[in-house]
Amino acid sequence: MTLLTADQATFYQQKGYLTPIDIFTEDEAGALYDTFRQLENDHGEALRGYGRNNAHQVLPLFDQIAHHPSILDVIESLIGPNILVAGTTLFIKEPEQPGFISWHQDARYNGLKPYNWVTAWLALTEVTIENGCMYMWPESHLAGQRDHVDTYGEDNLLTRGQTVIDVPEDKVVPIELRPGQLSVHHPWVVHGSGQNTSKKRRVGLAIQSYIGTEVDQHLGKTYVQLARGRDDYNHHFLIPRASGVMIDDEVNIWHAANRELRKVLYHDAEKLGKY
Ligand SMILES: O=C(O)CCC(=O)C(=O)O
Repeated sequence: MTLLTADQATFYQQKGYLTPIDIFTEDEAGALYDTFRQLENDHGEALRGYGRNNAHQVLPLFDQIAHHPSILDVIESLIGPNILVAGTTLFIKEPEQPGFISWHQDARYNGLKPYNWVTAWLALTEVTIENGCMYMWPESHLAGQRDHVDTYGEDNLLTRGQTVIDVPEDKVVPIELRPGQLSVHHPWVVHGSGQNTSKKRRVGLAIQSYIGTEVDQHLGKTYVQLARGRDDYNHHFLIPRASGVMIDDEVNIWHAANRELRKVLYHDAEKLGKY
């Protein structure tokens, strides 16, 4: 077990995030990225739009990341031993493209309560300021939910372009990662990311989120997998792990899961976005 140290866990509780955490070596991360490129080549179309969500349900590559024991050790240090994978999102920024992610809190629209959950973000490529790394506003989680304005901006990679205004940009911290490194962040921490102004692609898998088994979904239905421990609550729709690449039955479940996810994320929204 490589649980977090007490200092690391305290940093997370106080600041609302923790980074960088070594999970894969650069060679291992390179191999993961090569597999990803192959999958993109074969199934790229399916991973676009809202297909960027929950690819771990149909692709063993992402299943193995989401259920990786070293990541789960980190998560166990933060939310305890009974852990569900409640979703993943592939965040890709192509070179010199305008896509960005506005300042937001993950807990604002995802319906998961209580807040014993955490988002983990694994870098599959190098992630730098130039290619659009995330930024965290330290301690912003301590004030709980903030107002968001739904902008539906064309280049905004969030569902509604939801945006927290008045973020003190002199206080935010860049989360640069080497391939194979992880960062984790709190449901209420305000974060976002800028455009990729570089010539290098930026690819990351966000596991959003790992939830304690007691956490319920208040806006709809969530499809989960048991990652560690036991689930005495059965709040969610339990699904099997991916047994192969794009297996028909699993693809059907994936589509159903993503339809339900959209209902949650766009609950009470004035219109639907791309994701
Ligand atoms: O990939 C990004 O830049 C942002 C991802 C994000 O907002 C998240 O993982 O919660």
